Amino acid sequence: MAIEHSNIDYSERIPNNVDLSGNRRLQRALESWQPNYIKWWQDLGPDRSNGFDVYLRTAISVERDGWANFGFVKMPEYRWGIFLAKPNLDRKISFGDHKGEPVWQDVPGEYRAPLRRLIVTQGDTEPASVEQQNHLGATCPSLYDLRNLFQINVEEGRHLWAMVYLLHAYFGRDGREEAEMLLERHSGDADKPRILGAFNEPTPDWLSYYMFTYFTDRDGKFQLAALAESGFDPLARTCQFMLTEEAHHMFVGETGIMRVVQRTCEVLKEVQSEDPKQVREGGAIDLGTLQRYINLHFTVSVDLFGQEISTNAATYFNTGLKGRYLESRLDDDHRLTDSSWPVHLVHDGRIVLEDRPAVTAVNERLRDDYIKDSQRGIDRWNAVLDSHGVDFRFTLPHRFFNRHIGTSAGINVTPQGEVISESEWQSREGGWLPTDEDQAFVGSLMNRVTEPGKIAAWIAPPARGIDGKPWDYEYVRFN
Ligand code: BYC
Repeated sequence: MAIEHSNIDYSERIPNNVDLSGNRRLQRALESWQPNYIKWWQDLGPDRSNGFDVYLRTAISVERDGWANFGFVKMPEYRWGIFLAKPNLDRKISFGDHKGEPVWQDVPGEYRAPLRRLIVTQGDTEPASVEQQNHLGATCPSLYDLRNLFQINVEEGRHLWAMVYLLHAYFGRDGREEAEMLLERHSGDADKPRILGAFNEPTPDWLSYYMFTYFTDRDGKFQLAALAESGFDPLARTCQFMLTEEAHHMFVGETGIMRVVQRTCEVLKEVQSEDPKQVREGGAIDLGTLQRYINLHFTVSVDLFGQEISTNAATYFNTGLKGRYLESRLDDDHRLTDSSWPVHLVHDGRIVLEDRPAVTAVNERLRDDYIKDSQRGIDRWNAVLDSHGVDFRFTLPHRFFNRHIGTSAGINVTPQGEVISESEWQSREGGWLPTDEDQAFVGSLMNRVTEPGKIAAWIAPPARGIDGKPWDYEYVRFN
């Protein structure tokens, strides 16, 4: 297999640090996938962005600072390529039945199918998110936000490239077929939907977009971190590098919502009322609507962790394909032979917390890590409310609220974790999840603002700009 270097060769048609030119067959296969990718980007990537000059960061090496190289890039001439973190030749598998053995540089034959499935599932989410967001440029609240949208889109495109590289390089013909299908399934498509639920939901407005990048990209953080522990070293190294980019995506979500909350607080003061009607008339998004959006996006993302008790997940763990969050830092046997983990389950219509064999509960454990991490943003948004003397507080709903995957999928649970009847759910749902009216209102605020230094009325400007530039810098030039 190819030898990896840390520097990226940009003289190649496909920039890479995997010595692609040393493997002509692979290079040709990827070069024949490339035009299909570009066609997909033209058809389903950011609408009408062709020819824009966008101030983007492009990775030039996988060294510490090499990925944060900024400059204007004409869309869609971003150089998508293949970058893996540097190999650690002594790395050993850190968990499961193969713990202590050297990591695999090739796919072990017996694990081919589950490994391919994990890579395909991961890969499928990346173009899905670009499709979900492709219309948002038409209603950007500022040039700064438009630039961030494009930055995230090109990086999700690169993450697709990362998974396609693995499929082409290590899975032969099946891998090439899977790579084609990654461009054929589409978000929300009735016949060929994306694999996971959240990636078929629409992202109709910028509030949904910030929620998505806060909550759903955070699933990406935890899933990628679990895959970065993989015994299949090329997957681990690909995911390590992807994680460096994921941080910015979550930053866009967290600060985006913070700026919305900031603006709402200012309007609360202006209108001297917390009455949603008056806040809306003042041009801001009322706090109840924000909470309902939090509820929706959190629950859709919590579903992405799969079943509470999962034999798939146990197999991934035992076989060394997918570890736990920060596996090597955990203080246990890393085999989970005798340990248990407390799991929320539904028994006879009641929610219970029961100890279960830890190896079957690794999905749930990752979800626990995710929920803890999600709380941090809630605390920061609440700090904004606090600093304005507003009493309202945002909360994360109960993990079983509005779930469609897992043991609570068939029951109705309030945000506080109380099991209720279907009829009660029907009558109270509108207080917990965005209503048509909420969405119509948020939609009505979405207007395109592209003058440097100007910003939509429903959101505050960011505290700082990108790469040391002021926030009102001309991040996108339309030409
Ligand atoms: N929707 O045993 P279980 C990101 C299926 S986000 C639909 O729990 P497993 C990003 C499941 O497939 C990170 N179906 O399954 C973010 C299984 O089907 P079968 C994406 C679902 O495999 C923003 C059955 O239910 N990466 O990167 O342990 C922008 C039994 O479930 C769902 C990954 O997800 C669902 N939500 O767990 C851009 C990592 N959940 O076998 C990018 C790779 C479960 O009955 N994926 N099912 O046919 C995995 O690790 C696992 O596939 C999952 C599911 C954790 C997703």
